[in-house]
Amino acid sequence: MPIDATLPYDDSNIFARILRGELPCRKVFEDEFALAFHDINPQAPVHVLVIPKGRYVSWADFTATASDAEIAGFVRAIGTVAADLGLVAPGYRLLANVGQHGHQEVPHLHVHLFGGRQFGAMLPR
Ligand code: DGP
Repeated sequence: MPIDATLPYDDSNIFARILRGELPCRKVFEDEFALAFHDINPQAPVHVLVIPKGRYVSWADFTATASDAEIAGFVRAIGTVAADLGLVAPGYRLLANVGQHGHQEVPHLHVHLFGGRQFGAMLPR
């Protein structure tokens, strides 16, 4: 079920639990600002989730309240992970689902990084 991305941050969400080390993940990158790990239900040969370490539900929340360092750190992490996974030359796709229309299921801001195949046109019509 998609979530309401205007709700306050819920510390029991699955990514919060991964960040606290309460649940395992297949980590690909971590620094002060971000964590990246393989999606549990991959939809491409490479399907990695990149999340900021802070308590943010949506892009509106993140961009309104995160520090410049957090925003830079998160965006930089996405680029670093794509490069580390060898995806810059072949290309890749980034996707962020937000709220009901975006079909966001986990209420902690995240970006999907897909790679390893041709993704074709942007959205189904
Ligand atoms: P969405 O909120 O719709 O953008 O997608 C959430 C993604 O999170 C979905 O592709 C599956 C993934 N996911 C959900 N639970 C877990 C988990 O416990 N571990 C990992 N690695 N991924 C998860």
